[in-house]
Amino acid sequence: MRSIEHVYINGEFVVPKGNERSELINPATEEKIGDVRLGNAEDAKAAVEAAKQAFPALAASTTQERIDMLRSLRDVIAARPDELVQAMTEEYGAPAYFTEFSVQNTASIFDVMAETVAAYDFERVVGKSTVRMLPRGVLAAITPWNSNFGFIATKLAHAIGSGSPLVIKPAEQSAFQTEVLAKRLHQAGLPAGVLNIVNGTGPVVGAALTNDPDVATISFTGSTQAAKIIQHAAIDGIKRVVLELGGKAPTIILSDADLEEAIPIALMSGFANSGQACVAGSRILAPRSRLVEISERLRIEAERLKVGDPRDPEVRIGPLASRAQWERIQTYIRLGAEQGATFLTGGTGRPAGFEKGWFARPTIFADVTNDMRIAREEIFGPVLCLIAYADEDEAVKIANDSDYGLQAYVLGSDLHRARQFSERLIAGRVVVNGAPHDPRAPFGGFKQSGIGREIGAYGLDGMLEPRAILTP
Ligand code: TXE
Repeated sequence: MRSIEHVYINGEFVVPKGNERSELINPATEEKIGDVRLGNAEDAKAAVEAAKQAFPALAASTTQERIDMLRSLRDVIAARPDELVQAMTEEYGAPAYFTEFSVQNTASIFDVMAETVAAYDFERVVGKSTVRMLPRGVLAAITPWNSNFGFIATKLAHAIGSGSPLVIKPAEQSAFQTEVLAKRLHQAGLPAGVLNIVNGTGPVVGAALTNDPDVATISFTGSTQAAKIIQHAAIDGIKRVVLELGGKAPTIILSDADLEEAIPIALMSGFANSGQACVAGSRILAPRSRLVEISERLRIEAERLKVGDPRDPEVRIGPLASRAQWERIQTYIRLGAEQGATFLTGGTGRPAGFEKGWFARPTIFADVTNDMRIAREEIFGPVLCLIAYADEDEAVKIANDSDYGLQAYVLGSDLHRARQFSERLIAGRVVVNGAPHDPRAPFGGFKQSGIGREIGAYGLDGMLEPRAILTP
């Protein structure tokens, strides 16, 4: 049992004014493993005030000083990855293969931002004017429980790169990871007030931040529902928002795909982090001419994926993060069957042999049409929909017929054809043939998947405001 008692404000770990507590449960065992003392609106205000005081000096920092800060943040993250991996596994059951990748990626986020800052044109000449890209002011960031520390690191990298002090409200379910990360980041020796972290709930600390007149920019990752509330607050305060929201990514298997290669990629895209990922490829689009073969291979390969203890490196699917997530997934599985989809594999309940833990059966629905709720709504669990298409035009139509537009996957043997097909998709990122994660590519979505982009120069643009000086 571990109790998290502090928030991080103005370079110090302090006891928050709020005194409500929230429980932390290990989803693989359903045992209580700790709790966290939550901050309140006063704590949010104190953090914004600290950030506001830190703003002038940070805004005046040189490119080299920002690069140095980013490099020291990278070093403290890369130093001992095991602690972060353990916290993430314990508190939300992410499989070890996924957490290890997340920690490596987290360290590289700071390197990539350092490179970006080095190459970024903070000062430009336009006509006879000099344009300087200036930080907008205090940045408030709100992050969700899935890949929590990766999101915190991404927001922090943008803050330092742009010269904007940061107040973070992480998901209250991720307090262990947040604490491990905060202690590490503290060791990097950033000036006081540049980074502040306040645990708390969305309606209390989150709302206090989004409504604070001293917050200039809000960077949010989470559900589309919460984003709508946040955007309303931003309208009143004329704040800029960067929103990274849900997805319903299509994985399009082209008719020339080599199924030996394509099927494992399709499954890992769909079941990444046990399906609890905004980029999960949750709709698999298959050519009708090869539907039988694809269905059979999907079933066989899916049934081979190891479900179980997230600490086991062989495990590909761990428990869902919480009882609420597990129940939500069960509701969608029942709904799919009620609406006429059939089970290629999986179903409701726990997998055979599991009596405890929020484990769901990896499920693939066949006979899905794109108008069913399971094909339209973000399920956020190991539940995939197989949808047949007649030709490429129909595949494009189905892929783009979604309220979301975050990520898409294309699988085909002819790379030129796969790239041409990709040009027709409405998605912030299209991943062809399982291309590895590129930490430099912009990330964000079309439609209800969000507003703006993160990562690299596109991410930095969203944190900056141009000032033009016109001379005669
Ligand atoms: O998300 P929320 P939840 C989706 C996914 C999941 C569902 C619910 O489908 O099943 O959302 O998850 C804070 N003002 N995604 O409830 O509520 C909240 O405290 C300010 C997809 O966890 O969006 C947390 O820190 N902040 C998504 C953060 O918002 C508020 C990742 C995210 O919580 C707030 C997460 C408010 N009024 C969930 N209300 C993805 N696409 O990656 C909540 N928050």
